[in-house]
Amino acid sequence: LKQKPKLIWFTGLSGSGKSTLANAVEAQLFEDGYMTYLLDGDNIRTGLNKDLGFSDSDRIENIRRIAEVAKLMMDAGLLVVSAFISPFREEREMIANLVGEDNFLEIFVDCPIEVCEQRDVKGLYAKARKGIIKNFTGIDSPYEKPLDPAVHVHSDQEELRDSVQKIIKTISANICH
Ligand code: GGZ
Repeated sequence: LKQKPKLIWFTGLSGSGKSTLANAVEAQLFEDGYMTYLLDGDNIRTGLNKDLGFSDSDRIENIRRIAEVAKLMMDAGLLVVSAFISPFREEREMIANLVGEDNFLEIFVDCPIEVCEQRDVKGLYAKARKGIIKNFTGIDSPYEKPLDPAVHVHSDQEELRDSVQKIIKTISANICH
């Protein structure tokens, strides 16, 4: 196998563009011949973690299970790409420790909450403002920004393909034996 297992961990607010970017990065890596797997809300929160909500403790458990699953996939030799808000710094450090600091690439998808809220693709911010959804990240639940991410993307200022390029470049420098 020419690739080293890695965990490419996207973190950012709801609506910041994590999923879009993670999908594009995974597709590019796959096209480049790497064996990849994408973990996101669509395949985790509807299945393995469907018993979990959005309290602090449920988010922590969400991320813990995802990290363990990612570790198994890395044992199988995959490049794992994940897209979860993962709002707590301590949990993201836990993931790095679990899979090994050198195998963990943190990608911060930075976007001002005003922009996320304006996009409001799923109408969740509006519901959070009305109090229909409680514990919404950035409104009444915290988001702790990464202090030293491997890549810092400003999704409100950069073109998608430029951000993808930047991320792929950093990954490429890290994945081959
Ligand atoms: C944040 C919520 C909430 C609350 C539902 N807070 O934009 P989306 O819809 O598709 O992505 C969000 C997703 C966040 O799930 P994660 O597993 O990534 O979160 S965490 O890492 O914090 O466990 C959003 C939707 O779920 N969603 N309620 N209260 N996002």
